[in-house]
Amino acid sequence: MATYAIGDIQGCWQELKKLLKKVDFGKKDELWLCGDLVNRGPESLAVLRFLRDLDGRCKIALGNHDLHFLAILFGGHQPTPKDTLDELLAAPEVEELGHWLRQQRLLYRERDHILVHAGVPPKWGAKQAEAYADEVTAVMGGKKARSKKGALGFADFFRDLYGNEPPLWDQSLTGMTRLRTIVNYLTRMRMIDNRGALNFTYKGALANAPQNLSAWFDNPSAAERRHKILFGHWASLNGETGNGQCVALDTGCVWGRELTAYCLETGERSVQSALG
Ligand SMILES: [Mn+2]
Repeated sequence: MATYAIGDIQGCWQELKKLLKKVDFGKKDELWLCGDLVNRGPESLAVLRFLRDLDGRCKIALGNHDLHFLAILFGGHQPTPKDTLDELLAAPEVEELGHWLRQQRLLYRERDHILVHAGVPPKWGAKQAEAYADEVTAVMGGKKARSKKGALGFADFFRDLYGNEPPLWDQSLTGMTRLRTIVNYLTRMRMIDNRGALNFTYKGALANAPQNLSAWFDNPSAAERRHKILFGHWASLNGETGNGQCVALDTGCVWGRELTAYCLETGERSVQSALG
């Protein structure tokens, strides 16, 4: 049995198929996906259908683009001009796929690894990060669409998901503000300032980053002492963090570069070049 962690697929179904063939992905093997399964690329619907049918053999930590699709489907938001979600949104089973997707998680902590889309904030321990992620999952994946007696439903969550405020985590946050801040750290984080506040603007290579900011993985972190952190989201890193405990898997397939699979058992990387 082998376990392959795969970076941001973003609708690149043809490349995913080729990559799985290349690693000889078999019936006993498992996939770990660090999110952004859909959007920007051409075949989001085919990617979701395939992953849903893999059933118990795939773990998904949702990314910001996955949440964006769900916010359009359940939260009343509109697609932006850059989105490529039309085929998925028009599919006969879009609701069913959406309910399946919203029940996936933001973070997995298993076998000395953490699977997450953007990363784990330096100040959060591994168990703490998992507990915060679970607070979101309880609402996002819950049964109720609308709030009852002050509790949030999943449609309320997706309606109120967007926003950059507050950029700094505080344990005393409550309600939707708290959930939004957890989501922003786990699915949108790249650079942080010296207090640990999120910077939402810089997306480029580390070498050119502003001096007052640092990458989340360049700060000694409680979570990475015992865990390898597998993450995506930051294509301009090109798979390099300079930190052996933090494994960057978004290698920009949707931007014409590569899709990467990382084998947990061997530490080996396999890549498939973009076909487009
Ligand atoms: Mn992302």
